[in-house]
Amino acid sequence: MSASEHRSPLHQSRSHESALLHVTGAAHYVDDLPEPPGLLHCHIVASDIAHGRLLKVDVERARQVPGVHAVLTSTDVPGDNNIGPIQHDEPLFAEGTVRFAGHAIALVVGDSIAACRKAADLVVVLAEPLHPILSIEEALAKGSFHLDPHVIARGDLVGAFAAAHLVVEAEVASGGQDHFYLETHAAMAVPSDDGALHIYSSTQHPTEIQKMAAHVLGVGAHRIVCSVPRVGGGFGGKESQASNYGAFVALASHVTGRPTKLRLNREEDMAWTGKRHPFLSQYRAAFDKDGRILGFEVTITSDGGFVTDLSGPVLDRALFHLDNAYFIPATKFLGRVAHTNLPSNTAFRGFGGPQGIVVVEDAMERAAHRLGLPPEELRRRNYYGPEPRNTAPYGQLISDPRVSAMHDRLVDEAELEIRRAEIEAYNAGSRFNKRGIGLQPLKFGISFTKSLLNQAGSLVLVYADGTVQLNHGGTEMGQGLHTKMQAVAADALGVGIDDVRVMHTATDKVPNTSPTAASSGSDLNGAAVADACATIRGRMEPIARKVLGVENEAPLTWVDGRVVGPDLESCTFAEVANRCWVEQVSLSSTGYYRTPGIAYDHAKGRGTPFFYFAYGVAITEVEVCGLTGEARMRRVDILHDVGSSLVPSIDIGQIEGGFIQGIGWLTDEEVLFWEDGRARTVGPSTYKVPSIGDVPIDFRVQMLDRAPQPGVIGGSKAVGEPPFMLAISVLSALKDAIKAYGENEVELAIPATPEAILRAVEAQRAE
Ligand code: MTE
Ligand code: LUZ
Ligand code: MOS
Repeated sequence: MSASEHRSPLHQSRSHESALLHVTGAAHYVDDLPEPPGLLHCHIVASDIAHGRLLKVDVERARQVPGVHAVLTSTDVPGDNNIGPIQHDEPLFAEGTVRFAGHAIALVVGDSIAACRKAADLVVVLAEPLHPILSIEEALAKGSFHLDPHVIARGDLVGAFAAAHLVVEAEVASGGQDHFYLETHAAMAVPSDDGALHIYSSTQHPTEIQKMAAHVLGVGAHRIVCSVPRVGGGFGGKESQASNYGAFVALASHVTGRPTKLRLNREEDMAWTGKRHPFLSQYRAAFDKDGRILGFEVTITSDGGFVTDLSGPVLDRALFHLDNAYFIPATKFLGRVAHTNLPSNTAFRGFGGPQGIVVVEDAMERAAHRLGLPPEELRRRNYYGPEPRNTAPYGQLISDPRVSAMHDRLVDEAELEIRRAEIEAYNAGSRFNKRGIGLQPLKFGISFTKSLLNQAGSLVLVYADGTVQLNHGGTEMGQGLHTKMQAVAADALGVGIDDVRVMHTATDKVPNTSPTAASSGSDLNGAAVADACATIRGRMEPIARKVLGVENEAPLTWVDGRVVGPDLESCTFAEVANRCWVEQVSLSSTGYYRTPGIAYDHAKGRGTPFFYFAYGVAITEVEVCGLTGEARMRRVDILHDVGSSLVPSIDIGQIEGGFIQGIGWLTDEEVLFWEDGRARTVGPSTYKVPSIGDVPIDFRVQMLDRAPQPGVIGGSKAVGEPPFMLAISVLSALKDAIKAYGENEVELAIPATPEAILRAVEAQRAE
């Protein structure tokens, strides 16, 4: 046989490793796991006021309800009643004050959910209401903030504004977004005979669950194992915020000695968990007469909610993306986090990036209107390019500015010019419906902005029959990470894809893991998996030579379950593995990776926070109905840079899915609260997420070819978050269409719901 008959599974399209289990419903999520005997259920009693002083919490009558085993409050926490991921400012149970409507006050543990609910009604909570801060505006007025401001500044801003031909000033508000993962938060704890706990959690961050459970119980991390079968969608919502539920079941099992489970229903999940951060930003932008941006002064404020959570790094990423793909010589970016009495906002796909990018795009749109240039032309004039237009405001070198070339290619392929003319003709003949087209470029920094998190581990076990169990630190939440890791291991060991089984993520297999977040799951874990496989293959090489009877120097090819020598002599991987066992050679190894060369100095606002950038361009055409404000995406063209895709079919899905989720944020989804701070959008009947009818009629997605990324596993690039921001092209297209109703500069709110579009259309007709 020849080696060329066999192919590595890397860079080949295939379906998700769990596709069959997903579509048949056989896949186990936490709540589907077989229930251990004696399992008790948990139910949270939460504050229904947004801010108040707790005067009395009386759980005595609740404890008497038949079937109830425990009713727990902050006084039952043996360790520290605190689960803040970075700032340690988040009480698990409210203590002294309640700080948002949904703040947990007590946890009922019982035989059934029904018994728990009955008991929950008997928990007496007396609180003296305090004034709640419920908006960024009010927090600004009262000086209510989390953390210190973060400033990134460079260049001569005063000079830039003095030299400006045009100065644009505006305010941009962007809204929250519920993660709306199909699986709500869930956790189950199972005690072992020595009282140690195994926690099954729907989390993106098993190590955090382990750490927080240990912290709340006051025990060592070695007393807790957290494992994750799979996550039914996370989108950032389970990066830090699964900790509460892991800690609750840990406490419940610790106190009762029984297995316990907690699963939020949709209403609880939507009311209590944090969302994408709404942002309120003010800016001043200086342009020259050709539309080149000279200076950009921006103040951004996010709504952090009642505790800090990940608001610091989210703010940082927003600041790091206020330039998007544009070279801006002089900048002053200042960011703050408002402290309000709302659920604590958290990671969400893009992690502040989208909120930063919409600000600079607003400036681009307004400048184009005022200078009478097509917005895509103005954008093109501002892209990063060769020196000296190749450094970001925080000092990082943009070594591969690809957006210009991608822009030109997509403008050509999507026939932007021809379609502009067609749209003009259509609009001239259509009174009520108008069409518009818009282009959105993207540069997105890849790496955790908290640099130390850029590390990963793996544990690879080869059995004597040649099959492989693969453990890595990442969690599978639908994004296809396990499918990619399976391909990486199969390629690195030279075995068939079906001989690699990816195990559930677990803290007793790979310790001290980072969250599966920042789109870095495959970069970091992929390199750690390849490292372990290389170690094992290195040990197997001499044995393979013995089996094949070839020279020490002779090159061997390991592919698809066979090892092939220089004269095409071959044997199976299984034969070599078995021989290793016989000859007492170890067939398992850990692997490790850390991203080299990144660092950021927060105080100076300078550094190289990103290992590289992902790029993309999208062109979207819409049609707006001027009578209802409804809009339809007629066609979307996307050219996105994923380097050399590890599994192309998976990446196409990520690009499409990310884009549609971005459309949801920008046009459909509106997180609302009542005037007293209680959540108002708590289910699909009050909160509109995109559905199949919102998918563009003509949706053309392609990946940049021949673009391998040096230093990243398989030459690939991270893909999970970046395409989300290409959806901003819909704002540009909507503004283009709305402009056709009149002459005015378009004022369009985010989200651009039908109501907002109608308001913008009517403002055009006004003068
Ligand atoms: N895709 C699916 N299907 N489900 C998800 O929860 N999360 C997104 C993205 N794509 C998500 C998803 C987010 S927020 C991130 S950071 C990345 O996947 C995380 O996975 P990765 O690092 O393996 O790409
Ligand atoms: N930085 C980042 C982070 O860029 N993305 C993340 O998800 C993240 N999470 C925690 C800390 N920093
Ligand atoms: Mo994604 S927001 O980094 O989990």
